[in-house]
Amino acid sequence: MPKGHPVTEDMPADNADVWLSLNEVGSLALSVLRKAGLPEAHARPVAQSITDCERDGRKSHGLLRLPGCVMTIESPNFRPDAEPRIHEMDGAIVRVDAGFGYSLPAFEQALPHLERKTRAFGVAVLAINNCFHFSALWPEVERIARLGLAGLAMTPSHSWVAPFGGTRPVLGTNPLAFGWPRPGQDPYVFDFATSAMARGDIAMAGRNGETLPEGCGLDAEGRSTTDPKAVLAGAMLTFGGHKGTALSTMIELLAGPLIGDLTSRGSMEFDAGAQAAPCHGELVIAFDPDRLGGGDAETNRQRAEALFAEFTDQGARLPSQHRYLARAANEKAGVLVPRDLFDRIVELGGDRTAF
Ligand code: NDP
Ligand code: PYC
Repeated sequence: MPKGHPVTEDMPADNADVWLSLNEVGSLALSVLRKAGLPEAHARPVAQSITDCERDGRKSHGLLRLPGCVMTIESPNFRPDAEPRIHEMDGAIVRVDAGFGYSLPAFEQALPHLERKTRAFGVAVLAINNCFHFSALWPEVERIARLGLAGLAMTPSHSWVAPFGGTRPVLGTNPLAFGWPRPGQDPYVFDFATSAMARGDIAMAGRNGETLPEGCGLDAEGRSTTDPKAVLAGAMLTFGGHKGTALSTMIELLAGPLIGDLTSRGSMEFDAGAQAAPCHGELVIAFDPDRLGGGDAETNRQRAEALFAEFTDQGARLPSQHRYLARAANEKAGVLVPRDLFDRIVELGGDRTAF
C-alpha cells in the first residue's frame, strides 16, 4: 500500500466515506459471505468477483451487492453447501450443475474443461444450470481471452424489462459479454445489460437521489418516467428499441430453454417473492482463433489489431479501456466506499482484516 494511503491513517470520527485497499474489500466480502453461511470454496469466487468489480470501478456489481448476497443466501431455494457437479458430455459441450448455489464456483471449476474442449474442437460450449447469478460477466470473458481464446457469455435474470412496444415486464436485464485476445495487451472486452440501464445502476441512482435519462423505464401504470424508484416498481426498457428487445430475447432462449433452464419469467416465479438474486442458467461459448483461423494466426491477429487501430486513430475508445484505467489506479490507491454501505457491511459481520 502506498505511503499516505487513506486506509493507513486514523479514520475520521465524522461521517466520511471510507478508503479501503483491495485486500480489505476482499476481506469484507469474504467475511460477510462466510458469516452468512457460505463455505470457503463457495464464498471465495463470489468475494473475488465483488473485489474485481470494485478494483475496476464497476461499483454496481461490487460491495453494493453484499447485502443482496446475504438475502440470497438466506432465501429458501438457495443451497449454501452446493458443490458444482461437472458432467463431461460427448463432443464440445461441458455442462455444470451449480446445485442452486452461486454461478461463480461453477464457472471456476468448469473453465479448465471448457478450455480443453475449445482447443480440441475449435469451439466449445459451457452450460451452467441451476445457478443464482448476480455478477458482472466481464471477469469471465476476460479470463477466457487471457487464455488466448475468444469468449461469449450471456444470462437471463428476473423479468423486470418490458419488450419494445409493451408495458409489462417479461425479459430480464440479460447481459451479453464478449472477449477477444490481444497477445501482449489487455483483451478487447465488452459487457453490457440489454436493458437501457443495468438494474444495479438504477438502484444506485435511486439511492443517490438522481433522476434517470429518458427511455430507461415506465412506471407501474406504463407511463414513461425518469424516477428510478418508479421504474424499479414498474418496468425497465431494453436499449435500442426493437433491436435490444430482439437481442434480449435471443439471450432468454440461448441461456434458457436451449440449455434446459429457466427464462427470466421462470426465475421470477421460482423466487416467489423472496427477492433473492435471479436463479437460472448461463451460457458461455469459447472459440480458439488458432483452430478456426485457417493456420495463419499472425495475419489474423494483425487483421484484428488493424480494426482496433481504426477506432483509436480517430479518437474512439475501445470498450473496457475505462475499466483497465480504473484497475491501474485502484490497485495503487484503493477504493472509496460510501460510509452507509461500509457500516451496513460491518453490521453484516464484515471484517476488513479477515485475509
Ligand atoms: P455499461 O453501459 O456500463 O458498459 C457497457 C460496455 O460498454 C462496457 O464494456 C464499457 O466499457 C463499454 N463502453 C461504455 N462507454 C463506452 C464508450 N464511450 N466507448 C466504448 N465503449 C464503451 O454496462 P451496463 O451498465 O449495461 O452493465 C453493467 C454490468 O452489469 C455488466 O458488467 C453486466 O454483466 C452486469 N449485469 C449483470 C446482470 C446479471 O444478471 N448477472 C444483469 C445485467 C447487468 P468500460 O467498462 O471501459 O466503460
Ligand atoms: O444490474 O441488472 C442488473 C443485474 C441483475 C442481476 C444482476 N445484476
